[in-house]
Amino acid sequence: MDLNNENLKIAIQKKGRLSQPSGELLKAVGIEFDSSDGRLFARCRSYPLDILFLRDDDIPEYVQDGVTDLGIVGLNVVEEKGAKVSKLDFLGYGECELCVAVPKQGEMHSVFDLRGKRIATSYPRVLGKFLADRGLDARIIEISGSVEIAPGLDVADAICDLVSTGSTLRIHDLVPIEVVLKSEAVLIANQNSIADTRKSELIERLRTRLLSHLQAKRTKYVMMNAPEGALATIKEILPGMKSPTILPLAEKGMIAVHTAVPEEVFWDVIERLKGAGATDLLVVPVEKMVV
Ligand code: PRT
Ligand code: ZN
Repeated sequence: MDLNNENLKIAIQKKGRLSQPSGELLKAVGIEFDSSDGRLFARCRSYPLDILFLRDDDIPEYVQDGVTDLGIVGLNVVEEKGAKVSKLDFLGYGECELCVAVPKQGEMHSVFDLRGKRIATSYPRVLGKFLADRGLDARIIEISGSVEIAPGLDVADAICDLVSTGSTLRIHDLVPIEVVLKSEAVLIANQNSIADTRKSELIERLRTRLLSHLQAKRTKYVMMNAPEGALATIKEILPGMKSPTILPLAEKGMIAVHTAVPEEVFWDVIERLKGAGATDLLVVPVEKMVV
């Protein structure tokens, strides 16, 4: 492996749920690299960046120890490893919840029923802290995979595992009773790297690109026509990004209003705009948003 000390280094998952979206995210912000199968390392052509492809479990420690300056990994892994790294940005994919789940037909219904029980998990550190914070005394059984089969085998009374769609729990007749940690992919950084002037400048440039892309994905650009008299109400409805662009229309007394609307309030805003008299609403995706 031919690492260049002048280049920034980032670790992403080699093979797994986060590898494709992490590679795609970097490519979407103009980072060009060869990601053919089986590679451990790639040098980027369009940014002073080297990419290391690793097992996700190793990423927090590699970043903590400065083997790489940056890493992209699930928050669940960062917290479980207890690595001393800076969590810079949540990246909006790989969402899941670390949940305590119990047999559907059992007598446990809340975390307080876990006292004295056995809980199987691959997250002993995060679960241990969760139980300690609530003064709950339970036995943690550490299992590295297929945690969901532990209650059926009478190895444990409950489990604590990652859930995304919930189908694994359902198949095993388990129900979630508590969320221990909400997780998604996070950009982490080595603490010395962000204190280093040259590296931090490269990190900040990369973050600006990533955040512009992520914000754009969460935003729609909305154009509408409306009677001039409705403008005050329309302005009140629009979530305050910046003031909207107002253009006069050929038809007297009518205006066009253009604005960006965040995805999470999109439908609510559209319905209220229609109610306020807006017509001919046109919605287009936003490619990048540099603020
Ligand atoms: O080989 P390597 O160690 O790199 O990969 P890995 O096998 O440890 O991790 P991988 O690729 O499975 O997951 C990488 C990251 O994706 C995790 O650390 C999480 O941050 C995130 N993620 C998001 C998930 C899930 N969703 C998820 N559902 N990781 C695992 N699961 C598993 C869960 O453990 C359970 O077995 O999927 C099952 C439940 O899924 P549902 O959809 O049935 O609820
Ligand atoms: Zn792993």
